[in-house]
Amino acid sequence: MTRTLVIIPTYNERESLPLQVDAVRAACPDVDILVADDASPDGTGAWADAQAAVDPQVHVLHRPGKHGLGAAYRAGFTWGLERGYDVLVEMDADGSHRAQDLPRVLSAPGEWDLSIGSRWVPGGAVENWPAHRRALSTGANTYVRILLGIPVRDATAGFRAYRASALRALDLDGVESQGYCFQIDMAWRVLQSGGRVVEVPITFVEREHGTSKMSGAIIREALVKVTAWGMRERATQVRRAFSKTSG
Ligand SMILES: Nc1nc2c(ncn2[C@@H]2O[C@H](COP(=O)(O)OP(=O)(O)OP(=O)(O)O)[C@@H](O)[C@H]2O)c(=O)[nH]1
Ligand SMILES: [Mg+2]
Repeated sequence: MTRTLVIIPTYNERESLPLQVDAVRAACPDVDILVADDASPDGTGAWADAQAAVDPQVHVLHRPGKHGLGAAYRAGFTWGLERGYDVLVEMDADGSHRAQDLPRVLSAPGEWDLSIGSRWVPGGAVENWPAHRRALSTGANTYVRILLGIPVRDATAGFRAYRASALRALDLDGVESQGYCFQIDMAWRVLQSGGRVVEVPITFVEREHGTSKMSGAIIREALVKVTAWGMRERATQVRRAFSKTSG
């Protein structure tokens, strides 16, 4: 049987997390959950501990302070790989990633190393997003697709499943990116290591409780890094073309 671990990173999600944990347990009773909490001052970690005490399929990874989404996921992946899980899932606590879509992400057709729950493929949708959030997401994804030359429609999506083998093939400690950039970075690394990426449509719902951790710094990080990676990629292509013509 495939052992699946859903990793939920949390920072001040006391209201949302219980709903998300219940929803995941109901939609996919066989999967285990790891809450990766960065010492949330609002008691999210304490709630997760209490839940883990009554549900053996819920686990908690306490981290000493807020160090970003990327760091929390890297620690969660390491925790899951050490314990022999076959598939590791990324899911937000805030209800944006619907548990009812999880079975579809996990049973994506064909052979895959990374299955992305995508807002921007036919059948995908976003609920309750103002026009500027839509524009930011579609604009960022178009930029990524063109600059990095990858066929992914929703590279910033944070609802996704990795095969353990694909994560083992990457240098996880070398991934320094944090917010959205972490998602782009990981998708690109999987593709560059020869992994197969598929996208399945999901409906993304804007959070109802708590506050967003998105910031200008997170957007800038993605813009600066994607631009640098894209330039480097182009330079490599040009060098290859020259060495072919001269050699
Ligand atoms: N452990 C940990 N979790 C984080 C950190 N930053 C964000 N998260 C969690 O990552 C998930 C996504 O963060 P959100 O604040 O919802 O970011 P977003 O989805 O881009 O923004 P919204 O659409 O406005 O909700 C949530 O479960 C957060 O609690 C962090 O520094 N550490
Ligand atoms: Mg969110």
